[in-house]
Amino acid sequence: MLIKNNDIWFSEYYAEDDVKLSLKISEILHTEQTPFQKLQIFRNDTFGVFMVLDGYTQVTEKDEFIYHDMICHPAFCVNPDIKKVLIIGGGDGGTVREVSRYKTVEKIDMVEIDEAVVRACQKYLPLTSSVLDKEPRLNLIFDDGLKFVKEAPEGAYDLILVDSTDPAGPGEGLFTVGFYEDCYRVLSDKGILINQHEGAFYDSDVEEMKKAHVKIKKTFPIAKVFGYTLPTYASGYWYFGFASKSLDPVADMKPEVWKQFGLKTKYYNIDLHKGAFALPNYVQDILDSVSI
Ligand code: AG3
Repeated sequence: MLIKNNDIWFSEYYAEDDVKLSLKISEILHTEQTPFQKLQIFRNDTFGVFMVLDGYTQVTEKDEFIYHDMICHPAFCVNPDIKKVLIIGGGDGGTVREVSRYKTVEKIDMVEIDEAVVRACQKYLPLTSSVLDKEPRLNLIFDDGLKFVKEAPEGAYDLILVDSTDPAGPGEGLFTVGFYEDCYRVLSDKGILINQHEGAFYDSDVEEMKKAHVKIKKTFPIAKVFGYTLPTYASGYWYFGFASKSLDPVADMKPEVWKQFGLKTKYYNIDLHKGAFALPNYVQDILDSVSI
């Protein structure tokens, strides 16, 4: 439906619902209540096509490169030998797109709980999803990621990327100790877990960040957090967690090896990788405040 004359806006509410970010909708492309969540796809003239789940913006054509660069490339710079990758969630395909740029990766299993998200993105967001139809190393599974990891064999993956929604809704179980313990078990010795780690500015996001951090710290000897700017996420600054059994995300970087991949990235680079792990004091204080 093309919108003329009347202004229609999508707003994501923050804090006590007294702050919001609004994008003017130029076209409503898709709205659906799936068995798991409310799925909406709109167009905004500045941000392009964007997907919203349960009221929270997940991807926009304009800024998705930031998120997908940062969920993927730091891990490959720390362990360039990653061969087997598990992606949990990530229905828009952007994470698969970045992982599949590494020709050395042998297998990508992607476990998405909500097939409707994939199908809608295939129709309206080819920028992220077109890889899903053409990547021969991809095994696309529609299932509960929590259950999948529980049943996966020990040491089966070198990298797990948790490309999830926020902890309320279908993503909830992906923020539990049991899930992280299963991730630890299915990761190889040099295995890395990257997870969607929420924001640190608004109180409700801080609570979720703390809850995730304490559980990951309990499970992995190395548990760090790194930031990235994302204009359409609350406060514009958002985080991923980096957890591993043995590798430090900065001390164990292999920039010269990573450069050999010859990948052109729009956001990620080596200096930015180091800088992303340098956290503002208020964020470091939040992380330090959780005790295990
Ligand atoms: N998944 C991360 C969603 C976090 C958004 N949270 C929010 N806006 N409060 C994005 C999926 C990209 N592949």
